[in-house]
Amino acid sequence: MPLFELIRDAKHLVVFTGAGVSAESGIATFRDALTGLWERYDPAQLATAEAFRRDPALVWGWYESRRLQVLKAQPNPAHRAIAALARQVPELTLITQNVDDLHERAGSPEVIHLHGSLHHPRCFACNRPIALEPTSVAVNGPQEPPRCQGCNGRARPGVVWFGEALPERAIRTAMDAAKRCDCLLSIGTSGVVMPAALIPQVALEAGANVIHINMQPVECRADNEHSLIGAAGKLLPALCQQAFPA
Ligand code: BV8
Ligand code: ZN
Repeated sequence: MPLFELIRDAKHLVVFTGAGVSAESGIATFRDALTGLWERYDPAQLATAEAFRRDPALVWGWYESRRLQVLKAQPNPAHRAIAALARQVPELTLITQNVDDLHERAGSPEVIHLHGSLHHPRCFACNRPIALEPTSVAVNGPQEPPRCQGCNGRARPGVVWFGEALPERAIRTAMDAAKRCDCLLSIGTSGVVMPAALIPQVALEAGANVIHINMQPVECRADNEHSLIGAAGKLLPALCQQAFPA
């Protein structure tokens, strides 16, 4: 059966995205996000609470440089095709590992952020949300994080660091949807980071069709698992056009 028919006939479609879906918007994928000052760091070392404790300005500066990159970026055709799908299939659950807001800005009504967001920092000491001053000044180096009005603690990025638990509701809703769906699109993820990377597996074992869209081939272990090789911004709109001709 042609893959676009799996999307066309899906009663409940799960779309699961990684950094590859934002690559064509110019957002570096996680492992490429370390450029300039940060290029000598391993992201998995920098994206941790102890790196922040050790050097808050270095870590806060890295996230601010990424946040400003996102502010300047636009959603790409992949984000827009996903937003359109929500209006064409009976039920769609969008789950992202990304910390940008490009799905929201493309018009996706509900986005499950498994790893938090760059746009919602909070106090490292008391967890209060901390509002960010609007700024367009590019950040290319360490920057002291703002202080919490309530306890004067430092602001930390609103993301899930390595070694931190994922938001309980987000992971539970995501796993539920993976168990219930009849088709799951896994777009632009290397499937390394746990427990997010289990989601396509859960769908596959529950009998759903899983379609991977990635620049690299993804190893398929079952006949209901498929790998499409190419850029999300090209492949996804084409698939959706075949499934739901305008
Ligand atoms: C937890 C937010 C427990 C931060 C992120 C062994 C040793 C040490 C740790 C572990 C271990 N095994 C498991 C762990 C735990 C660890 C983990 O999985 N480590 C990995 C490295 C093995 N996981 C955790 O720590 C998680 N928490 O387990 O907690 C716990 C439980 C209870 C109580 C306390 C603790 C938390 C993990 C969350 C980490 N935070 N992001 C930030 O952004 O800075 S993860 C981050 O990296 C991203 O969110 C994403 O999920 C992941 C991968 O990022 P990328 O590589 O950039 O993106 P992606 O993988 O999506 O790759 C890009 C893909 O796109 C590529 O395949 C490429 O081919 C493709 N592509 C590129 N361009 C395109 C494209 N495809 C299509 N079109 C294109 N144009
Ligand atoms: Zn505080």
